[in-house]
Amino acid sequence: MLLENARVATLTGPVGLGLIPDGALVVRGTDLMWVGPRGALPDKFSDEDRLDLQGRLVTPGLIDCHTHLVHCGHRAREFEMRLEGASYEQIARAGGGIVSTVEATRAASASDLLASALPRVDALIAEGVTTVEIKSGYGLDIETELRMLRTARKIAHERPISVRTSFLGAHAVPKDQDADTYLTDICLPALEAAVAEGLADAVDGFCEGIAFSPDQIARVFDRATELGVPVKLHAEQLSNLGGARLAASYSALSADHLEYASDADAAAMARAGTVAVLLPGAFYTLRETTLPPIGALRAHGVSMALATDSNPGSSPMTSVLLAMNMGATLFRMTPTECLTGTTRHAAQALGLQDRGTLAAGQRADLAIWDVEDPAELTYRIGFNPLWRRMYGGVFQ
Ligand code: DI6
Ligand code: FE
Repeated sequence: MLLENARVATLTGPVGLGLIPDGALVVRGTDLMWVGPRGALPDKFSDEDRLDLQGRLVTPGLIDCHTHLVHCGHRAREFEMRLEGASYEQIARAGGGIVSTVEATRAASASDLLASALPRVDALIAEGVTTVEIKSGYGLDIETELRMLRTARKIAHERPISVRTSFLGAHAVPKDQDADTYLTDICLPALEAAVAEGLADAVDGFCEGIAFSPDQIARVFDRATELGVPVKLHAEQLSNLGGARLAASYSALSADHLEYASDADAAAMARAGTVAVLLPGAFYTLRETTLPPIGALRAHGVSMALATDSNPGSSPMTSVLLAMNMGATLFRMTPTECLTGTTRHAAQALGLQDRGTLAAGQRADLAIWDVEDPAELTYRIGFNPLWRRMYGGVFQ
């Protein structure tokens, strides 16, 4: 199939969106065969079935590279408590927070978990998302952690979307347990079981005062490294404990949140090729005021991705377009950085080389938009200009 008369944001250049004003794309099977200016289309493709896109904008399918969207229950009451003045940390220390979602998730069957997650997945798909990362971390026991990851895998069979899983056993310390004992008795055995069952594409952790110390995270990362699984980390969200530097020392795919990260952290991430995944939905929801060091990340050349962090506590958000808008308005990222952050750099944060840009040999995962200017994707609020989405060469 030949898609023509399109403006194509290829995301392939060293800077900018790599925009082709009058572009064409050739799709064969699940992949792109050719992408370029219409006038340069090789003759051998001139007999393809043609679709006139009437000047619409084509981007890579969007990638939400950080979500916790498999879980049960909600935390609307905590939202009200925060509005009345309680902090996220106070609620967590009082037995609310992550631990309350753990109770609801443990009580849920595999089919409850799937039924609860699918509407959130559908909201992402409706905005042109073709790849989503999903973490465990609301089980904190072996069976529930595995059930969450199996549910995440099942989503890719139920819907036209790629799922990448991250094992997040080191998300919170279960009630009345000691962190190190939890790691030894539950988290590390669960990690081994998840890897043995092919359920973990990456290993994540939460390095924070209310969660795990850098030394404790290092235990998890050492085991992940022995098992040959790449790591990523929730780091410097509420304080600076050295998580970003720890992640960089393991050549992590990404360090995520980073509100309290320093210039030296950014430098270490740049040297390691670790992507900064910025999560403005959590910053907004928790009404944080300390901004991630965007200037330092830029200056050191760290790739910046943007994601929803979709979770029931700190970011009950299922809109990548809104994450892009918040990236600009709250974090002062440019619209070009925001779109790069949900395509090319999001793919990099997941260790995926076959998507996130539009070029011959890449997957034919496309989002086609009714907009004139790519910056419109970032600037509008609560409006979805998606015209159609193609997943693996098939229009939805
Ligand atoms: N940081 C987050 O933003 C989420 N997890 C994490 O480690 C919050 C998860 C929750 O509050 O349920
Ligand atoms: Fe998160």
